[in-house]
Amino acid sequence: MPTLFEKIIAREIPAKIEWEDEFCIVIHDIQPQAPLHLLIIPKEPIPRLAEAGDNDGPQLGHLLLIAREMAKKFDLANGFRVVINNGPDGCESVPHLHVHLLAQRQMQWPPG
Ligand code: DGP
Repeated sequence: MPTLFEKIIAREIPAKIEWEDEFCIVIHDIQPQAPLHLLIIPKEPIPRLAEAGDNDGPQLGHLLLIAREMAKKFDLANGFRVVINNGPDGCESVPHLHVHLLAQRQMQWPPG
């Protein structure tokens, strides 16, 4: 069964796409938790970080470099937050690894 994000990548489900390359897609979250809330999603459907393989380092690194590019694109000089939810305690709801980029408001720490 394809994941929700695979369906978005295949254009079977619409999404507001901000970026796409060979390895990932960046979309706006449908339930934004900040004025800017992007999801940086690898095209390979790794279920979650805990299940990433030893060979996945380059593509995991790529997701962070794209987060950096999005920070430049949206002029986030004042800061931003990057989050990966993993498993039930981490509040992961879509079993396809993704990086949240949240910005344009003051974040709190510790997170909820
Ligand atoms: P997580 O809870 O970390 O697995 O994050 C999943 C995110 O995906 C959550 O913030 C809501 C978002 N989301 C769920 N369904 C859709 C959808 O159909 N479209 C978009 N753009 N985002 C979605």
